[in-house]
This record gives sequence, C-alpha cells and structure tokens, in this order.
Amino acid sequence: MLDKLEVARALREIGMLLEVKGENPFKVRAYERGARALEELQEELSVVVAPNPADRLDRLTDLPGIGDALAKKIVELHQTGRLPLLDRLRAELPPGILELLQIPDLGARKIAALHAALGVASIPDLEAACLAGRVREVRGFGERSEQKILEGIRRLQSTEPRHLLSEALEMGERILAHLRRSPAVERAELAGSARRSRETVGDIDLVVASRDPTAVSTHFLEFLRIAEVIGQGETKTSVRLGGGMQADLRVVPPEDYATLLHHLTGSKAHHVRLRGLARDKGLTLSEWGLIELAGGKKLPIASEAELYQRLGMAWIPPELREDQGEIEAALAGTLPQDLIRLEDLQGMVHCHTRWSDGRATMEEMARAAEAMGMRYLTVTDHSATAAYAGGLDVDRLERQWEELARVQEKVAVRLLRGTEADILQDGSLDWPDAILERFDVIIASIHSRFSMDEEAMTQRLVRAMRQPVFKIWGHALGRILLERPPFACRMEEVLDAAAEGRAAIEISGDPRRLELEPRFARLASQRGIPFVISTDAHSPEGLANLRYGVGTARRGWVRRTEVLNSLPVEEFLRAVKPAR
Ligand code: DGT
Ligand code: CA
Ligand code: CA
Ligand code: ZN
Repeated sequence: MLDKLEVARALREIGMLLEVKGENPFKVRAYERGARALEELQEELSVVVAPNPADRLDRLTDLPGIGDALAKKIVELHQTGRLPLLDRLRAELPPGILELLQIPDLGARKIAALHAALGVASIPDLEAACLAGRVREVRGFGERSEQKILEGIRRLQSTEPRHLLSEALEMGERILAHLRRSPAVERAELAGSARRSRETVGDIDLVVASRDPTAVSTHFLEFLRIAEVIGQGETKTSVRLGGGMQADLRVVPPEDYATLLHHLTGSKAHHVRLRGLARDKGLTLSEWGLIELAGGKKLPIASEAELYQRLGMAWIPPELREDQGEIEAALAGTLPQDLIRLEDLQGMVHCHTRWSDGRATMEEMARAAEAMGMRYLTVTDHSATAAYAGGLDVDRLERQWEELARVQEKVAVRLLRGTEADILQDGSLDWPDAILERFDVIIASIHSRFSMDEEAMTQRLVRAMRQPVFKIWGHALGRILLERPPFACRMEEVLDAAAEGRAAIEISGDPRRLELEPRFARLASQRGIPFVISTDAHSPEGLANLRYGVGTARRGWVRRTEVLNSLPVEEFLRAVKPAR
C-alpha cells in the first residue's frame, strides 16, 4: 500500500513521463494537480479511500482537481502500489530520463527534443553531448544553452543528498556485520555523522583495523548491496549502495585505529578546536595520528580515551562532538557523567494500536514492549479530531479501556491509559475536561494547521501549556525530516510556558521526526524541563526506534535524571498525572 505522498510522487512521475513523451499539456497538468491535492490532504489516504467502493470515489473526487478517472488511478496505486499506465511509461522511456528534469531550465519539452535528436537518456549522456558540442546543433538550443546546461549539471552534482539516520545505521550495521566476518578484520566501527547520531547522514564512514588491507577491501566488495564501486585504493574504498547511499571504508594497521576512528567520527568543527589545543601542547593532530611537532615522533594512542587524555581532557561521547561547549566542559571536568542510555529506560511512552492508526493490537504492542524488557507502556491512540488517523471518541475510548483491562490480565508490562490529544487551533485539548482527568498519560501534539504564523502558533502553544492537564508536549515542532520543516513559533517563549506549567517534552525516536532538536533540548534543560523519550510506534517493530530517540537526546546533552521514563512506573505516573 502506498500512502498519500507516495501516490502523489507516482502521479508526478506519470505527468513528467507524459510530458517528456510530448503528450497534451492538459493531461500532464491534471496529474500534477492531482499530486498537489494529495500532498495538501490533511487526512491519510486510507481514510478518504473508504472500504465501500462507491463511497471512496466520492470522497476523492471532492478534492480539487481530482475527477473520476484520476480517482480510480489513485485508489489502484494506494491499494496495489502499481498502475499499468506507469509501468508502461517506465518501460517506454529510459530510466535516467527523469533525473534530467532536475537540471534547472531544462523542462520536459526540451528533454524530449534532446532525446529524439541525440538519444540523450541520462545526465551523463547529456553532459557528454554538451562537451562534444552536439547540443547546440539541435533546434531550439545554442552555444549559450549548452553552457547553461553544463553549469546546471555541475551544480546538481555538488549538492549531495542526505539520508535518514535510521537508514544509514541499518545499512552501516549490515556492512559492519559483513566486515566482521572476515578473519582479516581485527576491529571495525562506524564513524562519521552516523556514529554521532546526526538526524540525517550524507554518507556512511567505516573504519577497520587490519594487517591485510587487500583482503579487507576484497571482502568488503563482496557485500551484496553494493551497486557501484566509486573508488578503490590501497586502504580506501568508496562504493555506492543499492538505494543510492555512499559508503567510504578506510583500513589501517591496529596501532593507528583509534586515531583514525576519532578523525573520521568528526565533526569537523570539533576537530578544528582539538587541533588548536594539540598545537598549544607542541603536537599536531590529523588523520595520521598525534605527532610531536619537534622531531615528528608519533605518539602511541590505543584508544579515543587516551587521545583525549593526551589533550588534557576526558573522553567525549561522539554525540557531543559538535563544538557546542563539549570541549570546554571536558577541559573543566564538567561533562555530564550520566547521559541517558538505552538501558536506562523502563517505560515505553507514546504508541498507537489498531484503535487508531496503529497496525497491531494492544496485546501485540504490550508483548513486544515486554520482550524489550519494558516495565510499562503508555497506550496513546489519537483523539477524535485526528479523524484521518481513526481518532477515538468517548464511546470508543471507554471500550478501549475495557480491552486494556482485559489485556492487562495477560501481560506483566503495566499498561497505562493514555491518549495523544490534538492541540486544537485555540490551544485547547481535544477531549472533554472530565475525560482528560481520567487519563494516566496525556501527550498533546499538533497535527493540523502547521502554517499558522509565528504569533498565532506561539499563542496556541502557550495557551495549551497553561492547562494543568498539559503534561507532555508530543513531537514538538512537527517537522518531518527531508520533507517538512518545523513550524514557526517563538521557541523560548513556549519553553518558558512549558517550564511554568511543569510539562515535559517528548524526544521522539520516530526516524522521520527525531524531535526535539538538540539545541532546543538544551534550552529546555536550562529551564528544568524534563523529557520523555518515545517511539511514536505504530507497530511492534516501531518500538525498536527507541534507540534513535536516545541518540537524539544524547545530542541534546540529556541526562538520565531528566528523563521521566527512566523512572519506575509509580514515580513516572506521579510525574505525568494530569491534574486540574
Ligand atoms: P555527513 O557524511 O555529511 O553526514 O557528515 P560526516 O561528519 O560524516 O562527514 P564526512 O563523511 O564528510 O567526513 C567524515 C569525518 O571525517 C568528518 O566528520 C570529519 C572528518 N573530515 C572530513 N573532512 C575533513 C576535513 O577537511 N578536515 C577535518 N579536520 N576533518 C575532516
Ligand atoms: Ca559521513
Ligand atoms: Ca565520508
Ligand atoms: Zn502524533
């Protein structure tokens, strides 16, 4: 099944392929309009496409720009993930043709002309044709346009795409497991932004200690998901993986492993500061290790801790290495000693079940949380306003609580009655007061009207936080990584209101969210605001995202004592109990 954004992408692709084929512009625009309507849809597609076939087309055709024919295609894409028309178009046109549309000023019409005249079917084709001076010979093009196309290609190639941390770690860890199967590999680790738990990752960096670099790189290249070898040298190998991510492998003898791992972990800003400190001590720090300026002797360094110690400070956890005060703290001996760790968490906060838009039953979610060693699980399905996500009304909520009591009989993990309540436009929460007081846990989140201006949004949040039942702010600014920026509000003012209202803030491990941003977590800490680290899981597998929440929290210097779901259940309940 495709969601609305995926269906929108498919419609766009159809529109572009039709355009490249020189189809009627009206037809092309219809797909474009349909795609936009879906992207702007507030609800999930599964809600608009109701199980009743007559009904579903009616709801879809209510949307601007969607007629019967397009509605049928949307339903088919949504339900089967495929469409014969799209398959046919993809088969007719070369696969690289759409990437040409990324070049500025090169519309589908021009691409069609180049394709027809020169057989150009990809960016490399077009680049070669420009360099050979063949593009200027095509009708409608000249020397100037040839030059502009080349510039466009250069610019395109200089902006590297980024990937979600979860995807980079999943892939990176598979590669690590593969590497560690080689007897030539003594040690292997992920470095770079993935090791620092950055929310998005440019490429995967790997470091290996070995006496036999040739054997290691030969073994590395046997990894099944490699699509293309970009570069291969004595000790460096770069590949493109299926799916587009790049991975760089460096192999060094064991005695250089610690300093290279440290170097490749970064960040650059952190290293610039360390290099300055090293120089003050008569040393140079680089990827080659720590070397005495006078005489050029390399100091033996067996671990990162030893490297930091040589520079006069304590080991700094990778998530903190951003030159955001960690070096000063390490020098002063004031680095937090109790940064939150995955094993500190006792409770799973924020999950959805089939009662709203989750994919599993309450019992399945409970058993999965239990299997992870959790002591409690807050069941937080959506409130009524979130109709697109099957939000509960009071009647269904009462029945959910009955089920919760039944499931509780069968599982050891303590189930808490929760909700993810919408913060409405006026700042009120989406339940009657009498119901709000009966929850164990209320997560309050914004799911609609993201485009309010800064003033209105700030007021909406401040008003919400003044209510005594406001206890946990869910996925704060609503960003979706690589897709939707955070909404606008005056964050410091909102954090002041949260502190005053004694509310906690969620740090979401949902790989597409990873909110609260680290800089805001630190501002919240300064105000004494506590956190919960959650997954926003919609399935048992989703519970495994807790680690990404922990990584995000650590980047914000969050300590165990600040995380409410590191507490035993009774203390957790006291801390989040909605009160009036
Ligand atoms: P990414 O891949 O864009 O998400 O970010 P990183 O941090 O993984 O950066 P990447 O892959 O370009 O390089 C990995 C590490 O290597 C980086 O964190 C620090 C180190 N490094 C790379 N280039 C330089 C440089 O020009 N100077 C210094 N000091 N370190 C560098
Ligand atoms: Ca990297
Ligand atoms: Ca790299
Ligand atoms: Zn939510």
